[in-house]
Amino acid sequence: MARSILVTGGAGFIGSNFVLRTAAASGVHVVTLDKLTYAGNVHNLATLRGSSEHTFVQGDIQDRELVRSLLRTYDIAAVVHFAAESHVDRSILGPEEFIRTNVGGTFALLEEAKTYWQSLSADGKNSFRFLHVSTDEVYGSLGPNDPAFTENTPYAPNSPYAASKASSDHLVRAYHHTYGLPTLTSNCSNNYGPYQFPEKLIPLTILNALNGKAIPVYGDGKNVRDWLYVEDHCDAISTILKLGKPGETYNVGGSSEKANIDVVNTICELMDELVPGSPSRPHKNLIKFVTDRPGHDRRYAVDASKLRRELGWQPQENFRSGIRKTIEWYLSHKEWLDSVVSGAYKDWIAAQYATR
Ligand code: NAD
Ligand code: TDX
Repeated sequence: MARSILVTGGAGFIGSNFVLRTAAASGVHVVTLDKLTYAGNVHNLATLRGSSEHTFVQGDIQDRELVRSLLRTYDIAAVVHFAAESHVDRSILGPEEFIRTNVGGTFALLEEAKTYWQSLSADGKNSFRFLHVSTDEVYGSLGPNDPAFTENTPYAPNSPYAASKASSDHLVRAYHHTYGLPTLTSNCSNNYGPYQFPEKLIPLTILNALNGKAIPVYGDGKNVRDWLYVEDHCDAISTILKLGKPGETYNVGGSSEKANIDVVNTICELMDELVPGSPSRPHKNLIKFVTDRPGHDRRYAVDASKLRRELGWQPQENFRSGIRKTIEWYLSHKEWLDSVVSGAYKDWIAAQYATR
């Protein structure tokens, strides 16, 4: 019988990329639990409709009865926990949902996973895993010459989003230390690729370039992020799930630091090439420097050498190849873009950018 894994947040950006590739691999049955917030889109998983390898359940990770029943009904062998509120700007305007889902939701999942795990046979207990997908933002901000974040860098979260993720990481750590729950935590840098909601820098830039709209760059545009193609992140998660040592944390990153303005310029150049008939060429004329994000972290950089050395993971894409693939995906999935930029999306863009 296929091994079942429970994936929370599997209809979001990274989660759907993970579910699509995992359900396509033989011998794994994926149960996706997703609340379908504005960021979740069941159509991301449309190619799995009717598949015996996948079950979709709409629900909240804070619903403990539902989580309890899914763990037992599907005889779950591992939980991969993506579900979260994930956008820093939204956490600045409305932090409460971040505390509920990221902290309260992770707590609910851990409690149910612990009780379920304690009921398993000795073999089941040994092989069970709870993989918590987290972020490099828990480590705070780096100066220009600081070394990259390692797994030993002290936590210093600066936004409500980062603080909520840091809290969830600490809870996961405590459930391993106190109860022995076989947890794994991954702390990854900025992802980009197919199915990313166009509130984040890269898809927002592509969408606005496509529509001839202003491309907002915060502050001086020199904040640095360390970019990783989403497939490489998914591959890291599969590797950690299979080979990671319970109780350990693993940093994930592509050693691909870029200033925001360089990212935006690269996208504009590729849009000039890939949409030669666009009336907005050169797209870089759309760039508009706007008021900075409050508390904006200056630089992130991830040292992923532990994951490479101990588990043998390697990213396959570099930024140049990954960003081209990403733009090509958005250009060939305009119906996906149209379906996600509905009324609620327009309200967010108005609230976020109108007065900047
Ligand atoms: P996303 O916002 O695209 O997707 C989040 C998903 O979680 C959505 O499908 C949403 O419907 C679901 N969700 C939200 N609240 C829920 C709840 N209470 N119950 C059930 N489902 C709920 O996020 P993403 O960018 O795919 O990020 C996934 C995870 O990876 C998050 O935990 C995030 O912190 C982490 N992460 C993201 C990045 C990045 O660059 N995007 C980098 C490192 C880590
Ligand atoms: O319009 C914009 N203009 C701009 O200059 C937006 C939306 C962002 N930015 C800047 C802010 C950041 O320096 O671009 C950079 C990237 O911003 P986001 O795409 O919002 O990502 P970030 O805040 O870095 O967080 C992301 O990476 C870590 C994800 O959203 C998190 O979920 C993940 O944990």
